[in-house]
Amino acid sequence: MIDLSHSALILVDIQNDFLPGGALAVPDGDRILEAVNALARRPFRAVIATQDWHLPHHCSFDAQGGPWPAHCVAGANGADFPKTLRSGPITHIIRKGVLQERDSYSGFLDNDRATSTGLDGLLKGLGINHVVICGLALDYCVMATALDAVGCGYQTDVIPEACRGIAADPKATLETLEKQGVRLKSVNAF
Ligand code: VGL
Ligand code: ZN
Repeated sequence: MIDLSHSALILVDIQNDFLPGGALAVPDGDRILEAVNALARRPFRAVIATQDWHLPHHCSFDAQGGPWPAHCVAGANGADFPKTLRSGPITHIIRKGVLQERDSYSGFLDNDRATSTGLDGLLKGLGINHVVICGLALDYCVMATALDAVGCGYQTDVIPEACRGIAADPKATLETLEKQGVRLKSVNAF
């Protein structure tokens, strides 16, 4: 049995707006929930959920000249976790993209690479040296979070079966992750 006492599970942006029917739906995003819920029952030291959490006129929204339709507005149903997510094991929530003029794909740093969400400090404070990452969207926020986790010095695993991307084919993203030192693991590894 692998020791998870210095390991954190990071659930990236598993929110209603990224699921089928949501404002920025990731195709088949709901199909990850069984694998995610199985991971969440494992004895991780911490289970951290990130939430994309934007002001109503956030710079990333198309009405403001950004690339995305309005999504994950702070406090709205679209920003909530789905009822199908096992939320009991979540020990910490990190909200990102909270500043009007900055977007944040990564759970660690805003896209300007200067503004921290506090996640690295939280993990270091908990004595975490290994992170296991899953969620939505594989090719945006999961990838950015995993690359920053490597950059912050964590042994970093991504669980492809517990991720879905906006692009239909995950191959290019998974290759990039592996090249940067991320290990691809199955749920059964835990
Ligand atoms: C995301 C686009 C905009 C994500 C968040 O969670 O992957 N993508 N905001
Ligand atoms: Zn967003």
